[in-house]
Amino acid sequence: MSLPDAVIFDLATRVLQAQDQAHTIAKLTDEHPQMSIADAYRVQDELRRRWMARGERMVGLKAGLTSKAKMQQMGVNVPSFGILSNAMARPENSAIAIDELVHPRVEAEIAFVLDKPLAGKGLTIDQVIDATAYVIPAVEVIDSRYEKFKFDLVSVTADNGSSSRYVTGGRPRDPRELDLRTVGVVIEKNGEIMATGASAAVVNHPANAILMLLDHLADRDEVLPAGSFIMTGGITEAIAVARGDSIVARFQDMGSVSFRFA
Ligand code: OOG
Ligand code: MG
Repeated sequence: MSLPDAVIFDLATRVLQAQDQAHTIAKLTDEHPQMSIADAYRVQDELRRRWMARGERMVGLKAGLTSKAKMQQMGVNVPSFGILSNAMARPENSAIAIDELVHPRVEAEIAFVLDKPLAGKGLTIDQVIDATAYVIPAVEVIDSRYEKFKFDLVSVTADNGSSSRYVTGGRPRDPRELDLRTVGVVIEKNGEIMATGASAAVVNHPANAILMLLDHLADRDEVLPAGSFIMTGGITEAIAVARGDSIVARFQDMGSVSFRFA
């Protein structure tokens, strides 16, 4: 049984307020243990409607919990997808206001920008590459609205996969010129190396995260239009940050992404 529309609406209000005002809320499943993954995506749909109603533009989608490091860190073993709005984007080398966030963490991810639409199930990595204009280094700032950053798959999905900010940078690359399984990544905080990884950590190839996203979208009769920006998920575990921290994520052959928290 899915939750009534009025409950979904109320949960979206609760999540949106927590996101906008940077405060925590109890896991939604504490109050609604019967809530399903489909209900959680209905909350996301309602968030999207409200973002668009206040003038935000949807720029793309993200896949999260796509690497073992992330799954182990969060105790969830199924990917969660989320929506990216232009209001979450921050420029490279900027200062991200930490007062607008609860307990942020950073993740290094490979992002894809499509120049052809993608839709349907059973596509291949080559078809994803063929539809890709370029790949670009990205750092996602995730910020769960749940207490102690603890959640289950349903609750995190309703919180739009903990999305809060993202920064792209470095060098856009043609994916045909790289081996996207073996891109090495180093995350530094204040000059100290905090995590290292290789892009195959994301479901063997980051394009596989897009195939999983397409599967999910096909079930909802949705597609990835040309121009979509897609983040494929943290390659390593996420790193907690505080005011004053400087972040540099270095991507082999793709350049680096730098910013700080103020
Ligand atoms: C959920 C979001 C995970 C990723 O890249 O794995 C995510 C979370 O860990 O809070 O964005
Ligand atoms: Mg992420």
